Amino acid sequence: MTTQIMPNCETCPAYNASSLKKLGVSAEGADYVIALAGNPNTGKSTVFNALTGLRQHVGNWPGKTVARAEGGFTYNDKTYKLVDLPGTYSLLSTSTDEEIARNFILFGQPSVTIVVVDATRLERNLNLALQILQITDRVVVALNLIDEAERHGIEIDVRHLSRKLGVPVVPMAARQMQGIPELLDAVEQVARQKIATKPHRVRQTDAQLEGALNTLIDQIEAIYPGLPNARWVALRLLDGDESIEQAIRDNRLGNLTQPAVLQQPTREPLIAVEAIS
Ligand SMILES: Nc1nc2c(ncn2[C@@H]2O[C@H](COP(=O)(O)OP(=O)(O)O)[C@@H](O)[C@H]2O)c(=O)[nH]1
Ligand SMILES: [Mg+2]
Repeated sequence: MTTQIMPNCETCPAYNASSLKKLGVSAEGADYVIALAGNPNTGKSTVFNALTGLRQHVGNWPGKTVARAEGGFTYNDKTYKLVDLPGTYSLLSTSTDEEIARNFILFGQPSVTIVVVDATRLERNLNLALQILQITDRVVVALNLIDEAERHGIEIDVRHLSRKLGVPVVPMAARQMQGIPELLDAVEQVARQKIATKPHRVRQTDAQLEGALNTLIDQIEAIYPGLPNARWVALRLLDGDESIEQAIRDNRLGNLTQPAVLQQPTREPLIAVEAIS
């Protein structure tokens, strides 16, 4: 299958306009927290505005001079809070933006992370998507700028990509509001755990490294039973990641073993982020 653009959603029979209500700034006590991640210029803000409306809360991340936008919407009677993460190419914590994005996905435990990727620069964009898939299995990939890709004669086998990544991939042209209903549907399914994702995890080929990893994973899991991403944490420790080391010392990884944010009031998901900065 190649890329498919849905007709403009307002006229599409599948589009149930009444089920999306943009809430602007008022999404306190939301049922689900959704993080919006992606490289710069992939259309993150466009997706954000399409889902939440133009009114949004714009402030800074605690202790940082990096802008943070938050907004909300309801969809099929559930309330969603959407948090726009800084645009980054990576999550390996080499810059403040990357640290903020990574810590939010790791400690904020969003119900779903939408990764917006640029269909015209898929290979470069998949770097971030694959990194996020190492941390969380609750991901929806928004394959944006599909109109630009088509204009350049780029065809993407969306179903194959989705199978390979192990998470839903939604082709869209956010500026034209195309694909928004399908994105909402995929986000809802992952948030409510109606579909089981199976994220692509990078395997190590080096037996010695694999052995060291397994030893560490056992130790991490003994301290944090049920930690969803012990393998990723172990890899970061082997890489000498100081902020993860510190998080373990301060017992902050424990946040991850609690039930997901969706069962708790979500008023201040940033507290954990603040604590690590
Ligand atoms: N052609 C096209 N342009 C888009 C689409 N989505 C966003 N844009 C444009 O891409 C530019 C960057 O979008 P923006 O939402 O600011 O990206 P961000 O940096 O990821 O937040 C803007 O000029 C948007 O109007 C799309 O689906 N198709
Ligand atoms: Mg933006």
